[in-house]
Amino acid sequence: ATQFGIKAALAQLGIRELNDGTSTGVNSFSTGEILESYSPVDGQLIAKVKTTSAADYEKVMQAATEAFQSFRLMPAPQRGEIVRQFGEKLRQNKEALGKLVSYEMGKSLQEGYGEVQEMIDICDFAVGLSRQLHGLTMHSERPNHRMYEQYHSLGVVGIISAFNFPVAVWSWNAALALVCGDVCVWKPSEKTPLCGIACQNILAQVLQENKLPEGISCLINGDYKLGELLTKDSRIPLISATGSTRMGKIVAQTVAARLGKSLLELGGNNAIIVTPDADIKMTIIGAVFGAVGTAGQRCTSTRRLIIHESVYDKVATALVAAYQQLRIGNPLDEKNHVGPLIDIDAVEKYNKALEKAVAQGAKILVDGSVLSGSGYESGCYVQPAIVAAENSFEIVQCETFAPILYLLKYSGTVENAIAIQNNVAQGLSSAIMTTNLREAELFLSVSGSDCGIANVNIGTSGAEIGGAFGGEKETGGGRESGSDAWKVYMRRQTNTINYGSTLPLAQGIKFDL
Ligand code: UN1
Repeated sequence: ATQFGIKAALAQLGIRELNDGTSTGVNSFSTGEILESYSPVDGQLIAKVKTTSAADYEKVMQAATEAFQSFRLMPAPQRGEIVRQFGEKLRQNKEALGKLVSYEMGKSLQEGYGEVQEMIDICDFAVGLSRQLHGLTMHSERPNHRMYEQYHSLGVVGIISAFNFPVAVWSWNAALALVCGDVCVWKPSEKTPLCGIACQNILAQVLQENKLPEGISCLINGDYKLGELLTKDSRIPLISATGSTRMGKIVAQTVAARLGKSLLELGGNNAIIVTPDADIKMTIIGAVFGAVGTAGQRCTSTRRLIIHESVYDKVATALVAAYQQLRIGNPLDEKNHVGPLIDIDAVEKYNKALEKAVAQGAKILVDGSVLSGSGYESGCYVQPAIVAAENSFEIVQCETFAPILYLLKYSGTVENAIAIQNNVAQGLSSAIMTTNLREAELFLSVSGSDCGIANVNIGTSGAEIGGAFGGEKETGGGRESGSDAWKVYMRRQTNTINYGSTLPLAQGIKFDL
């Protein structure tokens, strides 16, 4: 780690050996149990973090609710200025934060930087948005009446994020929430607590420089029990949660029980359809990056390739050849393509999935294995696998957060491929590789992909922040990031004003006194 400048990065980001939360104020001390963060890169202990106890949580919530009272009064473009400064600080810290993401989470350094770039991008987006939080005006059916809608700040937003995008997904939520005048309480994954502390330190600095209460952005560290405090807390009108479908179902029910709002971004089972008219070279690049990028641990990772029988052998052969070129190893070393899985648990799930696939009748094209020896001491490095399977196999229906790519064959028309693509419980991302206009448009039509994201001649992963991000069915239905995703962070109010001197009722109702 030293050779890749991790020590310097940690120092720059204010990560100490024993972290008691963050550098300043209410978030500065947590009194709960110690959480140790180990790197999947080399198995080393990076730092220890004190978790947030129930009593600490109460203090955080008090600070947050108090901060909201004043923050919501700040004009939105001024809140945008705070987010602009945050984006500037992220630019200054891009290298250090990207390295920490790579070291604590295990994704390649390029992807670590890419994740920080997503943060910078969403800040830029939110700054512009801070002058565009507008509703519509409508024509009233009554004379001398005006009708319009406006968006007001919502309150405390609870953010639960996953290990695989330990910084970007929080920032999608936080940047929008802040320009909307909300305050945030963030529980990062207990697998990547240091990324949380680093981000909190950066944002807390901006708040301090602007003499704003630090309760505007709060960090809490701990496991699912802490998450439960958030989801049950009726002081929190919106919970935004990213993670497994299993987790999302629990969050959704808990939040719904108190009629709160939830924004869910859960599992995917993303497929690329490869038609006879596909550009094979582009297909291979898109599929390989989609399947092995982030070691298959993106929500948008490509899990299934649905290939027409006429090009199946050609695609399979090219994929197997491409997989032979993959360099697996320390993600901080820029010559490597694939880093480790997040932990030993994930390695076990990967092994089990491959076993199940074989037991269910799949044929291995590129065998998976756990790598050992020099450089692989953490035990988290695995060989990305390619498996010929059927869509109906139970294991193909599940999202395994690992680099396992299932090849599925279809015959006949593209409708058959679309049916296979849609025949899973999840609905996040999807793609078609084709140069045929009819196939492409059908795929994007109402009878096409049922996913929240549908791409043509692009893989399933690597969405830009400008679009709304999220999916249907068991993916949870939430939309984050671009487009009008900001609306969920605000409360809408419809206003009707009568500037006349009589009081006509709507729908022509007569009520004479
Ligand atoms: C996630 O995996 O939770 O589209 C987010 C992508 C990234 C975001 C993924 N921009 O792959």
